[in-house]
Amino acid sequence: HYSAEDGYYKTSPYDPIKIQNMPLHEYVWRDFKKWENSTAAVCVITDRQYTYAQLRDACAAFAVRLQTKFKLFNPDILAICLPNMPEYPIAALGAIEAGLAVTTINPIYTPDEISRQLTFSNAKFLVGSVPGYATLREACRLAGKQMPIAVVRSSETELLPAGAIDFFELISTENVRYDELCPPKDATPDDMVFLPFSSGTTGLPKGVVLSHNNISSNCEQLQDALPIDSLQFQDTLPAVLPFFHIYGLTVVMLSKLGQGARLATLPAFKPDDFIKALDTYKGSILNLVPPIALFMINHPKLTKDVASALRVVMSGAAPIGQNDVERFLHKFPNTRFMQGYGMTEASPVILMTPEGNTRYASTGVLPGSTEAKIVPLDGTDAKGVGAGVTGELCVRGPQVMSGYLNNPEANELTFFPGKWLRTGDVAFYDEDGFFYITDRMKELIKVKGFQVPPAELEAVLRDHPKILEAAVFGIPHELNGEAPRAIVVLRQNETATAEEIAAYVAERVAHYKKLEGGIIFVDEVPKNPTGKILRKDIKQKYSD
Ligand code: AYL
Repeated sequence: HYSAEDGYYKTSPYDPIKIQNMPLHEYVWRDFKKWENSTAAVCVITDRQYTYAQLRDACAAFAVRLQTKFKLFNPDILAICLPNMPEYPIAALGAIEAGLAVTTINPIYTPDEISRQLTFSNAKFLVGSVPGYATLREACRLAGKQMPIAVVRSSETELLPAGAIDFFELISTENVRYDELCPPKDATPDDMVFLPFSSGTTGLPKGVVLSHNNISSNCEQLQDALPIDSLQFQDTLPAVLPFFHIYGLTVVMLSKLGQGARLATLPAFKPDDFIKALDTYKGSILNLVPPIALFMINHPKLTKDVASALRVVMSGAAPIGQNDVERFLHKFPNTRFMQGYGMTEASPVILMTPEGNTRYASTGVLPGSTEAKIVPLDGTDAKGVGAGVTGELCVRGPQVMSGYLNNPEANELTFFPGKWLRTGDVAFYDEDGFFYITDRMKELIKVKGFQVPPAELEAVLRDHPKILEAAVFGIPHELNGEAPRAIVVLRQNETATAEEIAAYVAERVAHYKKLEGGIIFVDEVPKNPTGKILRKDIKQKYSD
């Protein structure tokens, strides 16, 4: 396609999707009757589980109590800071049923990291775990906020910490008056339903406003693009990708609960538990990130027999080498391998490999109702170039966010006129409409598929009393994709060791953000005349 204002742009090979225009929980439960008595979610560690009927009733009970006991209503925000467990979808979909929006927090964050998200999102209620309770209390203290904290006990015998609210009491179906639930006033399906955080193309993490229609559109797009037999309602999905991240949230939890799958939840990636999910729980479809694919290829205990139920595998969130896909299929010949590409700002799916794909270097084609253009990297023109030419990938479609919360400057930078979202990724498409991601122009570092925003680590480093300035960038890492490395300028007359700086950072950030790529002491951080860090130059000069 070509238009005067957009230049060349690419449309989807699929039929347009239907915009659902309903609250997200209603969308997820749309076919609920078909599988109400089968298992919706089971914990691989404790085996505690919920059928679809139990899960849905628990959601409704939670929704009623959020309104009646805690006076929470649309547009209040509830924060979930939980590892993957069967109660995660209850907290999320229950809050949504009450008319609230949900911000999802990484459960391995430090109190500092959590407090920032609580402040930015202005959350009014927290759901956490028993082991995480002290961290949440500390985070609330740092944020100067008081709010109810409900904790999920992983068993009836796990004790409730003093001051915490028992999540099980809030989801109990005893003595619930379902007729007390008030439908949210003045709400529309274009209102915010989730507020995950992403740094986007530059700077610190920002709240990504995703609506009911954004998320349900992406679920529809995914469903249409999946091969017909790729999901049956008896299918079990080992849910190891964390639900706080948009990949786990939309692609694994919401989309698959809408299709009747059984989620076998894992609170963390541990080899033996992961193997148990495939073997004992007969995992048949699996969403993973490249390091997990590498683990499956290389781990001696993870044999073809262990994964005998596995039919469909989908990788995303970071690049995977064609070689690795071939090695994976060699070891697990009865599986199909698909790849997805996207970003938090797009709910997340932007590209998916189609049925029968063998172009393993490609991240696929555009899902229904999605358009893309490739614009020149020099920033001179936002008009799209044709097939085979490399540039910045820009997309638009019903899954794309309305913008970052309370951040007009970032929104200005992130969108081209005509609602085109700039991905900050470098790509081209071939004559058949297959896209290839070739590089990342934005400063974001990805470790195991997780975001590591350099600006966040630079702020931590700048707080160190001996450090004058610092810059952070990613270097290639064999297993994790990338590792963060810092160049550091010390204040005059100060001395420090790399170990001491690395330990300082490690104490303040989640472990995957650690400066695993090392620290280099330098005399100055290269900057342009306006004071902007010259990241490309730094990366070139200090990557070896
Ligand atoms: P965020 N290949 C290369 N880079 C990728 C890929 C991929 N397949 N997927 C994501 N990225 C990078 O917000 C890219 O730089 O979302 C992109 O801008 O944490 C950035 O990661 C976005 O990071 C799926 C499964 C999409 C997962 C996702 C990605 C969610 C990650 C579709 O089917």
